[in-house]
Amino acid sequence: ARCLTIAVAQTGPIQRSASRAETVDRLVHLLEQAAAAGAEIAVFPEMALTTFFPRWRIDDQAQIDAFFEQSMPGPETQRLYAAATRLKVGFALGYCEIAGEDGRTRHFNTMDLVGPDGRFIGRYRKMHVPGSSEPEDGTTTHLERRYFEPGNLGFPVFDYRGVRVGMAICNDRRWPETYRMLCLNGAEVVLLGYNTPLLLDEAPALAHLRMFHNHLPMQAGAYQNTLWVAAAAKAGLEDGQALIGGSCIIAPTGEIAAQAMSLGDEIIVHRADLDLIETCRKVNFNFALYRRPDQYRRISEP
Ligand code: CDT
Repeated sequence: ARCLTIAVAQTGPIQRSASRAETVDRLVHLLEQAAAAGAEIAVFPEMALTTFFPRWRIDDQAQIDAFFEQSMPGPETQRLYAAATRLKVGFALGYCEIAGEDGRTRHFNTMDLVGPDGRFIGRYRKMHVPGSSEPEDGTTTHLERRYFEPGNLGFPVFDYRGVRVGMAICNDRRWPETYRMLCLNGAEVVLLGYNTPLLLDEAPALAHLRMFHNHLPMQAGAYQNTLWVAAAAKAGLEDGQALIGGSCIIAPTGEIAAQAMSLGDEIIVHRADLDLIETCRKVNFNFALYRRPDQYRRISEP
């Protein structure tokens, strides 16, 4: 069978007080564990180098920009790329990107795919940026729209050792369009990272469904698009805010093949059978034969 052994590298909290050097040490250690477990690729969380700072309103641009990477790799992240080369294990890494584009400075919530030779393969910028740009009364602050522009790179799919790999970031996983676009672009594997607060002030009665609503769309997305989905949480109590764990690897059947058990730094690994994609397409999802794109036009209208 055609296979890709995937590691999900969940991290525990990354406190604001942690230095980049400490954090990169943790990521290198996780990549070493992934390699020791036979993984060929690893996925790290969204914003894997910093605390999830959109929980705060920050006005000082220098303080904000301290959470962002000016270049990738940079002086502090270079060691992770060197580890990939040494271990021959590539990775997808979520981080905050500053880009000079269109003659101005732009901020994106980004994930880069890096090869087993430590070289950049491709980039994804989060499309579905949730929350608001100003605090809303009475709800848990989630100010991602204050700090990030929505992505502008589409839903690209890249070749990783002959496997077609796409990426998605946190809130993207709740939207069916994310998986369908990646599927139509030829993805076989979707690597995803997230930071999801446990408490839900907007609708406290739904709070007990937090983990269900984490897995439900990813399992449906995997099944309905015949994809492998590998999702890494940043989990645990981060700067006073509880983030859910539940990192997982999901098969094209919709089954959870592996799931993290802790809220800390943890590796889960699964040898993903890529031939299962074809089996699932035979059972129901022959997209070329059965899809009715001419009937779906409303989906791409505002
Ligand atoms: N990071 C991220 O996108 N988190 C969101 C929280 C939404 S609360 C407005 C999520 O979908 O998990």
